[in-house]
Amino acid sequence: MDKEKLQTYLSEGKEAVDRVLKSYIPSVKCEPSLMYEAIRYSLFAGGKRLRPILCLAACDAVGGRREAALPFAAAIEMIHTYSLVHDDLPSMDNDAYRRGRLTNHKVFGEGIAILVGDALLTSAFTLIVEKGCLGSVSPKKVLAVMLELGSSSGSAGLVGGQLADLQSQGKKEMDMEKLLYIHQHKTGALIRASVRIGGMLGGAPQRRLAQLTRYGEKVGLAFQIADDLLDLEGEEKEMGKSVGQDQAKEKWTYPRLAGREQAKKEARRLVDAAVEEIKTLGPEADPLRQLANYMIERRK
Ligand code: GRG
Repeated sequence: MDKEKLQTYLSEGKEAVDRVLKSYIPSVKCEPSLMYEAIRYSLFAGGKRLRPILCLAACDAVGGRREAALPFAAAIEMIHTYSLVHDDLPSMDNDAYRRGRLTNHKVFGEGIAILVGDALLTSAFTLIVEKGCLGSVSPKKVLAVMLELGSSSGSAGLVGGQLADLQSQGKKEMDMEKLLYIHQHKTGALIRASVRIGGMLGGAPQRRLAQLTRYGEKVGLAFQIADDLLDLEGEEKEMGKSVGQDQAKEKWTYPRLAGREQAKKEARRLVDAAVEEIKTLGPEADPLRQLANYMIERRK
């Protein structure tokens, strides 16, 4: 798969996920209208949809039916968007720009932004219950996926990582073990879960799922290191958010702890190791291989 084909794969995946999201989130003509306006503002603001695309690619890689995985992929994106809306709040990261526009609380106010996050998180699970069983997915598998998604998003995953990140702010010291804990939970957990969920829905046997899990862990970490590097070297216009924020807020990042060059080397090493984990999969796993590279080569 060359770069052009990957771009097509990414845009087709994004379109498919957006179709599900657009049909599931009520229009602004429905009540409470302000709620749907605020949800749609952040959900359809131009996110890359990397997590749902990873989910679909993992399903493709093990020969599953991507149609069946689509509602789950969309649910993952809803959880990701909720986490961004909450992360931008003044009590968290206090950011003014996200996805190329003002953050949710800047437009709608803090209270509504909190509710947008709450609604996206809860609706992710109602979407799975309402749409997940429509295809060939058994109720037992739907429950297993809900457990995976809930545990990776909660205090043992995303939320726990965010807590550790909040606690680390302003601290004079940091070690690699603590930093990796933050990255593996705040960013890595949902990425790992996205890949695993795609594999589970695609019917991957345990051995395959273990390979996909290790792929997801490595790619998740590489993604975060690349994100830290983009904050140092990226273009504000392309990224749709303010850059240089980590330094301004004295955040602990991989490049700050290990140096920029070492961070680049580590991101590359992780991507190569992730691809190695899935080497026994056939050409159906090519998008997954290309996506691993895209994680660190992207410019936004
Ligand atoms: C508030 C519970 C809670 C968690 C927040 C997601 C998160 C945890 C923090 C976001 C801070 C941040 C910039 C983390 C780096 C990794 C990351 C999640 C980047 C944004 O993801 P992309 O690049 O964004 O996939 P798009 O907009 O393309 O979806």
